[in-house]
Amino acid sequence: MRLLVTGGAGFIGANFVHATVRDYPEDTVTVLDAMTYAGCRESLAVVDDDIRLVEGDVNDAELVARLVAESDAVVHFAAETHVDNSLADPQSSLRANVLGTFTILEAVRRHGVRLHHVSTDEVYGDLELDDPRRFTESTPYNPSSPYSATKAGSDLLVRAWVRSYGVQATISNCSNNYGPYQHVEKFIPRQITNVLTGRRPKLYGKGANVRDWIHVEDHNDAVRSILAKGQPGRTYLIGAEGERSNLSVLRTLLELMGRDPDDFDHVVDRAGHDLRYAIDPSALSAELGWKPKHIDFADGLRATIDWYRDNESWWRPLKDTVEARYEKRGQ
Ligand code: NAD
Ligand code: TDX
Repeated sequence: MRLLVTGGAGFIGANFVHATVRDYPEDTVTVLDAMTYAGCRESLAVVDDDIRLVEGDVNDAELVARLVAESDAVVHFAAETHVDNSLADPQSSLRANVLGTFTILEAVRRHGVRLHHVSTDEVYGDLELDDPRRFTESTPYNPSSPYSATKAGSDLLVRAWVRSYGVQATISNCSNNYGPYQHVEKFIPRQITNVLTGRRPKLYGKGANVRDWIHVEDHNDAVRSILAKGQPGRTYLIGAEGERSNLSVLRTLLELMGRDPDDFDHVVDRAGHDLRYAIDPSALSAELGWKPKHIDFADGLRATIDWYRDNESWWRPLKDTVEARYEKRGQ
């Protein structure tokens, strides 16, 4: 397959490109990435000779049309992805996530190219801690933040383009990813690199909020299964039964790093902070036979900590700027 991977210089996209080069050497990969603050050429250094990297915006309709016309399938990761940034600057999320997806949809419509749209469980809003239900394909959308509202908007555009124009597209909504190459603004890498730079980890509010963690390789395996075997028009939920409170993740991380598990600061909570996300992944397993491989969270976290320890040159240049921004917000 000739794959066009948007946002391939970001966290999940770069891991997807690594796995494609390793496991599907017959594929060709073109990455289209605007190289925002979240995009990083270094994340693709190990596959530099195996792929084509085009620096450009998914809103550049002419460029997108040209690249789509040369492809068999588009895997659309590109987005503004940080909830805290979307609260401070919602317009950037709207532009990248809604208008960017519109531009991709128009190009795949014109050229009859298969699309997989990568989305998030945050479109479903949040659950109470004791709610026995989890998110499924039929849970109504109820996004809380500018980020999740713009991702929800992008999903609805994809559904409309499938129905109205017969675009061959699938959607996946995945839970919180962790693993190598994640930006240090996000929860797990932020706390690991706080410890590694002699800062105290920062927990929003009481830390009772629950996220459903999945290793990035498992997410990308699922995306690959959907690309190969998914039914156009369908939405698939991806999760690995990994619900944990932020407090428990932080305490585990501190223990794995040889620190006192209470050695962190409680900081100002996020506005509108979603309480709990939980994915029911049974439809994906039953229909496509996908199963996560990284089922021991402590093992995955240990390997992630090791990766950040061994790759300081990748994250060190970003760290002070990110922490200065958080400090201004009291976080
Ligand atoms: P990321 O922020 O690490 O990477 C996003 C990438 O998109 C960056 O390389 C950035 O430069 C690029 N980009 C942003 N705007 C662009 C534009 N206008 N044109 C071209 N490129 C642009 O994000 P991530 O965590 O890798 O997330 C990738 C996708 O997965 C997103 O669509 C996100 O909503 C979704 N997702 C993420 C998670 C998670 O836990 N990180 C979970 C579920 C779904
Ligand atoms: O320093 C922190 N302290 C803290 O307690 C940070 C950065 C976060 N948190 C909390 C907020 C959340 O409850 O940790 C949790 C995880 O925070 P983020 O890493 O910002 O992730 P989240 O808001 O859950 O969204 C992530 O998962 C779904 C991704 O950023 C999204 O792109 C994805 O769609």
